[in-house]
Amino acid sequence: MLTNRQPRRGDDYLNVAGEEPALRDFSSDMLAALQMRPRCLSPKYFYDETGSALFDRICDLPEYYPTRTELTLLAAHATEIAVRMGPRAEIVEFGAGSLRKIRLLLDAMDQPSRYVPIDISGAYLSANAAQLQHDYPSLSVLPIMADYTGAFHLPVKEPSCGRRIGFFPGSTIGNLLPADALKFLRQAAQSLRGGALLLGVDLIKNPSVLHAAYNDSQGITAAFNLNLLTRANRELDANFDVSRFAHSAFYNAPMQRVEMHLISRAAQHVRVCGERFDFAEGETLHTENSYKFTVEGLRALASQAGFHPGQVWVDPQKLFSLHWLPAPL
Ligand code: AVJ
Repeated sequence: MLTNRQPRRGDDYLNVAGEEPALRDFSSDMLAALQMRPRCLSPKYFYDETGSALFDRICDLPEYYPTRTELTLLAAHATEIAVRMGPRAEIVEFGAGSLRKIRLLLDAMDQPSRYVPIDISGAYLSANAAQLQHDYPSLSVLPIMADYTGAFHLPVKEPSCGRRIGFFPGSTIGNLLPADALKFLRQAAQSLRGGALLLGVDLIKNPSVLHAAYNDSQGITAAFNLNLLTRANRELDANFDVSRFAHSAFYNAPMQRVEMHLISRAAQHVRVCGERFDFAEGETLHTENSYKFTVEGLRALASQAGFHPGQVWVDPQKLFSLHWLPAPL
């Protein structure tokens, strides 16, 4: 839960929970995941330092089209987007990651006033935010370490700022179950009243293209998925034998989502936080959903959440979409 406490300048980041929220919840969520059937864990735990670095490598893979396509869309339409934002706009980015995409917008904007990146990976966030502050000295950069999928309140708006614009790129919204995506959008429509959300959304397409994007030939996505177990070994005093689990990713067409799982290659047991858990051969831990959308489906969801859907930008191959979603006052 974010508060309205303002950090002092020079603070690394606004640490609301007092410790990494991912760390505080990882043990209880992992234990709960191992007890449920089928076993299922939130994908937010992928993003420790190694996971965030692996994700950056995924973004550069030839098979992983979303990042490249979204960057092309942002570059091609930055001027139109900046006009819609208006002067002195403030940007709040959800799940900010490497902060590569925001630079394209900042460079096109008319005197951007403040940039508030929110990310669960605190160390990664503060390093990237410091670099951005250095490159944009007149911009006020206010990084917040938090899990924005929970309830959130944004920092108090500065009177000198223009519109407040949310930026949620990368189709990260696809990680949420439909009910949670609606909840997130409802909350965003409230906190961005009078402004807008710029939302990047991956589109339903040929399943072989989707399959390749999550089964890259260099095995980076597999390493990203399996890193969850390495992280658990380090942080939760677990003893997963990573070589006895296999990466699995496939498009579940009726559910309109790519699913990632870790499949137990053999019957085995593991110890996590002092408790023992059995895996049958072929049993899986479901680690991620990545929902895909149609343009119309996304607009309907946004309307239901209280936005007034505006312009949509799609690349010629119809791989990815960028949505301008004004939030009425
Ligand atoms: C960051 C959630 C958009 O679902 O495509 C990439 C994460 N997982 N490869 C996605 C991811 C496997 C990515 N998102």
